[in-house]
Amino acid sequence: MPVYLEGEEKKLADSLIEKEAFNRIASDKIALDRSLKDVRDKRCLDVEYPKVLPKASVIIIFHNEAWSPLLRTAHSVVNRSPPQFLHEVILLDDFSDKDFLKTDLENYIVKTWPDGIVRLVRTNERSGLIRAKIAGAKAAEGEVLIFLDSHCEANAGWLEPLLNRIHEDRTAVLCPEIDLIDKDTLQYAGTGSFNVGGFWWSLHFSWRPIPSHESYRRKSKIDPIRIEPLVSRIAEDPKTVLCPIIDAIDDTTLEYSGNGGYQIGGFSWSLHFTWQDGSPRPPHSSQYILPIRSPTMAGGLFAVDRKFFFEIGAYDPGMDVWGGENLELSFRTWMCGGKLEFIPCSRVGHIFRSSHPYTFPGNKDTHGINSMRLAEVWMDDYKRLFYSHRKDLLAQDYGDISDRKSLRERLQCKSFKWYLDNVYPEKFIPDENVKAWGMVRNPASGICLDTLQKDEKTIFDMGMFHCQSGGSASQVISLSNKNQLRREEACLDASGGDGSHISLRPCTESASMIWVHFKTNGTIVNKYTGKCLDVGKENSGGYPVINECKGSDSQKWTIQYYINL
Ligand code: UD2
Ligand code: MN
Repeated sequence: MPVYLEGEEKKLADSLIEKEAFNRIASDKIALDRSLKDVRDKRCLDVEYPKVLPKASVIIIFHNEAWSPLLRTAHSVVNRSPPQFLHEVILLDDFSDKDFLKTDLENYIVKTWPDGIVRLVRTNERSGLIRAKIAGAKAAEGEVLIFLDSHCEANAGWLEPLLNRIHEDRTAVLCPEIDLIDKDTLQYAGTGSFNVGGFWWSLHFSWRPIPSHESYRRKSKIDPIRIEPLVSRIAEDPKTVLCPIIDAIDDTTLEYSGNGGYQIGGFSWSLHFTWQDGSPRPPHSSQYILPIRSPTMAGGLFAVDRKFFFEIGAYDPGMDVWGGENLELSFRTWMCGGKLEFIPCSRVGHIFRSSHPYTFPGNKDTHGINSMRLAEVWMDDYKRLFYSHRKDLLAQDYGDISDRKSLRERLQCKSFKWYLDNVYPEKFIPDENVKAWGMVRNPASGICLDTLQKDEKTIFDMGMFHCQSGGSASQVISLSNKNQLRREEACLDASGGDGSHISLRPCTESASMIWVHFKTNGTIVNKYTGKCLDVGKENSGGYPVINECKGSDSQKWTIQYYINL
């Protein structure tokens, strides 16, 4: 439940929030072993797992973590993991300097877990989270490694589905569904995202909806058959009475429609039979509980076979402090013979904090430099798309990557193009399979369309700025094969009257997002409104508009590179 503070306590909490990046006072008021609502889909409760599964080492890495979230993470793991499947919990201290994380923590662990199930391992210098995870993996002895951030709560039944899937397939790298723990109230909201991971070409992680090809795959015949044939089911359990799924045969056309309801039977109190939806359903009948393949992972919470983790190269030890290792592991897993899946019945909460409550030694942009290392090793030619966003990095020294390159060689990993084609086919590539791309320029004024650096996760009006001859990522726009003028995720959308702005919003099939570019006269005509893209008045505040097409210079555009137009 949420914690709401008042009076002095609230003042104290507010004064700490900037430093801690979450509400530590609220967290301190909650039991370290609080109970959580079981937020799993009911169908997860019916799944039966084998009695023998590989054992897990759970590795919780931390640097100067606050007391209550750290220990609540450890308690949640010990309390919600069947002891026969938990080899150990390793608290991996990445050289914290807070006093209470020294003898107080040691004493607490010995007193609380005298059986030694929880143990403390410390690095002897500040390693950053990537090298800290490697150190944790090296110290671990269980067959499966499960990494967690130090402000998580494992929920009911979280462990078995992870171990079971790795038992089935040792090359699967698995993420639980991450539930939100509110950073202000500490409420465990249980709103698992049920999204998959993607990335921006700037190499930031993104969440995205499960793509249709994956939804289709999970329903298709190549998945394990979850609805067992009748005979074998009765052989398994002679006391079951089984019904097939009843398909409709149309009474006039005799068409066999095949749209079985996949519903279960109920009854009304008037004692009529009724069809009803879903839960609870018999074991394994649900697509819901099947693993969801994902192109990438957020990074913090995942399970992997220990030997497989080292076989595919653990992590890049040349990466510092924070950032980039999650995409590196994601690309590498897929490209080098593994797979990355989200497991819907495994639920773990995480406090998403507003900033990093720790220092970045050397004050470096570690995400940027770590991303360079991963782009150089894993992305082949596609690294151009990363650098188009990060020209500032080109002069930076990213260190020695020869070990990682020979790892890729040794494992005979597939190309990044293979990854894009097979794992992430819906990823938009701004300069491939498009009609044209680059700066969209109005020659008469020397002005180009420009996002003006707005956050592309929001909806905003398309801007304009003087064309940047050196190239600026905010001026790169593609004319897609579907005739959309677009960025990575967002499309130019026009639906208003003369003189109205053009918004950038998530691409759909809408006609208001379709633009026909006539190279001969330079016009770009919106399909829905029939109007032309226009620079508008010189002083229109830096925003292009749509106007009745009149052949004026303000409606003439060129696109920097024409590929297929
Ligand atoms: C996300 C991941 C995180 C990591 C990161 C990218 C989730 C929920 N979290 O960031 O695990 O993949 O993206 O690098 O997906 N820490 C150290 N040493 C350091 C710095 C941090 O041990 O020098 C610990 C820290 O105490 C925490 C963990 O590393 O337990 C992750 O740090 P974070 O929580 O600040 O990262 P987050 O969740 O923003
Ligand atoms: Mn975290």
